[in-house]
Amino acid sequence: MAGTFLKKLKRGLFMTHTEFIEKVGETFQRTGPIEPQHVDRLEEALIAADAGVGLATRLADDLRRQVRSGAITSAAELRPAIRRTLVELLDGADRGGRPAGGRPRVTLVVGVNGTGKTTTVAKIAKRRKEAGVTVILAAADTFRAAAVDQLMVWAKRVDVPVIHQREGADPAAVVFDAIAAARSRGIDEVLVDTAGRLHTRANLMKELEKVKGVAAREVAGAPHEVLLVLDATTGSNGIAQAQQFGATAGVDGVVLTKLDGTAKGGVVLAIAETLKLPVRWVGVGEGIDDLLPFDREEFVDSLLEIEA
Ligand SMILES: Nc1nc2c(ncn2[C@@H]2O[C@H](COP(=O)(O)OP(=O)(O)O)[C@@H](O)[C@H]2O)c(=O)[nH]1
Ligand SMILES: [Mg+2]
Repeated sequence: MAGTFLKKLKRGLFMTHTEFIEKVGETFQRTGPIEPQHVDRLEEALIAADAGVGLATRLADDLRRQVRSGAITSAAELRPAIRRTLVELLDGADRGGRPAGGRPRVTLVVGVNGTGKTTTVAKIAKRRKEAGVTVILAAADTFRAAAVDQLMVWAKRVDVPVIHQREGADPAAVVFDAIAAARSRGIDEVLVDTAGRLHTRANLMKELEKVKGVAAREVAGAPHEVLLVLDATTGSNGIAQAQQFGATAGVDGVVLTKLDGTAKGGVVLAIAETLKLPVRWVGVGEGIDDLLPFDREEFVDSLLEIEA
């Protein structure tokens, strides 16, 4: 099982890894001494992977200092130093989960249109089901009828129930119904698919607040988790988008989708650095099984590892 995860993660990170190693492979495999200018390559590679200029510069400055002082003298010492710094950065963005709270557990999935919210809800539902957790989906993107239909198609495929109302219905009412249904059927968790677009951004934020309010009123500690979905192919623009989306305040973690279609996987690092949020899941394809729980060390290793 762990082998499959790693294979999928590597496939998802293929473009990022390839571009990255193209730039730093030579440095990593150097047999001679490491000079400060060898770190420049790493800095460029991080920027190219959309890890963010600030982070790349900070990390490179620190490494150059260590090279100059003689703390790092060879490639064999350079790679573990980078690895440690990146893992530490990712660890630092994780404040851990919230306290358990009442039942059913309510998970809210938010984000800009087209980032992959609906697909992610379906993928998480499948994961939960496999783990023996019962779920119900709430079709709270009532802005377009097609959005509800899309969720229903996925729900049927995963074989989980979905609560929906007519197009234009109040999303908070859908969530209220879903919580009531979960309660009466003894279901563990409500997964809420939300809209990414409304007539105005202010309307969208107001709607999300109302959904949160209803959840909080109905279940202690709800929503237990708010996941912000970001599209990796948009790279650092996705970070700006997340800030603009304005939802980062109440967000607990990020789902980074479409890692399979981009060399911008370094955005995982920018998310930790800029948004100070942990990545919880990564999407590595359009299929129902193409969602992986994010493992910081595996990610860093997949990025830095040189194939023998
Ligand atoms: N390649 C790839 N495509 C994805 C991934 N996640 C979602 N998508 C695709 O992105 C598109 C938008 O997804 P959707 O769930 O409808 O986004 P929403 O508007 O946020 O609900 C769909 O074509 C999905 O198949 C992923 O991890 N990898
Ligand atoms: Mg959707």
